[in-house]
Amino acid sequence: MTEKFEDTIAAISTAMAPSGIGIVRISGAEAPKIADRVYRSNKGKRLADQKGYTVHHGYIEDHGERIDEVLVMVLRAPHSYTGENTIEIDCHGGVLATRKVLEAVLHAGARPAEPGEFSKRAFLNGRMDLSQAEAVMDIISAKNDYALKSAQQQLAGSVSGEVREIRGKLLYETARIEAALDDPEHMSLDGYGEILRKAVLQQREKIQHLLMTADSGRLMQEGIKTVILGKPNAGKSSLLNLLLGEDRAIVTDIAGTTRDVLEEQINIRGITLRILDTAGIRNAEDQIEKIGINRAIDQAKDADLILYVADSSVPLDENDHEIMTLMKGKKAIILLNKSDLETVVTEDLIRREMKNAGLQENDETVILGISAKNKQGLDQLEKQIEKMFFNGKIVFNDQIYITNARHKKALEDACESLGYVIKSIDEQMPEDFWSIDLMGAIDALGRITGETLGEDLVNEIFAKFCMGK
Ligand SMILES: Nc1nc2c(ncn2[C@@H]2O[C@H](COP(=O)(O)OP(=O)(O)O)[C@@H](O)[C@H]2O)c(=O)[nH]1
Ligand SMILES: [Mg+2]
Repeated sequence: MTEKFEDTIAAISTAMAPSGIGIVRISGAEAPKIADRVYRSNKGKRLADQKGYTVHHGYIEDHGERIDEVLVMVLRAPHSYTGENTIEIDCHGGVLATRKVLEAVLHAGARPAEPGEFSKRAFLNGRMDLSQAEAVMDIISAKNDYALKSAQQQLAGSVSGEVREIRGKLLYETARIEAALDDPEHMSLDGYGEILRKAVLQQREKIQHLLMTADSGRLMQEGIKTVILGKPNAGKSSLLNLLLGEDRAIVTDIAGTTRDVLEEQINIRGITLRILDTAGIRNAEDQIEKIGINRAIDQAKDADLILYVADSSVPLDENDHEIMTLMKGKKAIILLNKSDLETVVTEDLIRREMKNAGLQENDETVILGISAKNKQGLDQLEKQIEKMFFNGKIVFNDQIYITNARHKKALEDACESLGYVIKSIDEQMPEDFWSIDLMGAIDALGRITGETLGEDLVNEIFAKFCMGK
């Protein structure tokens, strides 16, 4: 295979923390040759002479000084992640040992890799398309089983496969129009508008179907942004601690204890929640407390879920009213906390107050009684969250989830362009209008797999990858 890149790159591919082993990866035509400048085996082996998929024991030296005892894996182009000759050095996972091995390799002529550069080479060498390369990063950053599974499917080509199929059908129709326009004597487009209309509608429906999974996909990938709201002393921090199973937030009976927003991540029933504990909402005098309250309100605005903790042992007041207005149009669960005490707030009272605050019956709101102190009601709450977000379960069989915001945007653009095609047909516009918008859709879909993406944008995407991948 002809190498597209002249230089050979190297980086540490494992985390920089004390660990069993650390891996230095070298990729490029010269990788074996460069590695041979620092590698010594007892038998005087040369890595450049070794076959692919073999492992060799030896030592790494830098300027004649022995640095570490290692195992070296040899991979030959094109049978490697990048598609290039690749050497992976397994050294001891001490931060210093790994770094020294990398330095030796750099002294021997490799260039430090940029973040994501191995994956970028894999993409440019045709080892995988862009959505697959992005899936690699998604696997690395997966927060839960669903996100992992979805990323694995994407890596296996599920998203690209579907997108390519739709794109292929649109390309076929475009070619037909272009051919007819080029050679009107032999090819007629009479009656073709109706055929095209049907084909476009069919493909647009497939795209819309993919788009419908994007909300779930995002929540799967990023986690559900869950903001705990309530008056001071309602038990918000107690609830956070209960959900986390540890004493993370300070809990006291002094109102106004939590002043800043505190974010934690938990997994319940396979779903990830990004939980934010906030300052209690009230008409505060204290400057710092006021800032905290404004932050709570800001966070609530783009929450996926609001957990409103109400102290059921004290009467509702105007602060509860204000909190309820923050729940408008949002998924929310109202938790009547302190159910272990004598309660004065009932579900009826809450419902009445909700109406006063302008919440509609169809706003997704559920009311549950809990006792954060006695750890009661947690199970119900978890069940409810699962039900609210993934209808109780995420079905994976053949379902593809769109988890990437970039893919979502491209699909939306494609949908829009196809809308214009249909409009042009319906308004009996000239045929070249049809193909212009068809090309728009084809171009948008190609951005997902990377076929129609400019170099700058490709670079931008890979720059967000992590070092050594
Ligand atoms: N009896 C009772 N007390 C609770 C319960 N949950 C929280 N508390 C108490 O209420 C006070 C305020 O709790 P905290 O979590 O700091 O409330 P926050 O201000 O909303 O964060 C503390 O003294 C907690 O021990 C509960 O379910 N029952
Ligand atoms: Mg608190």
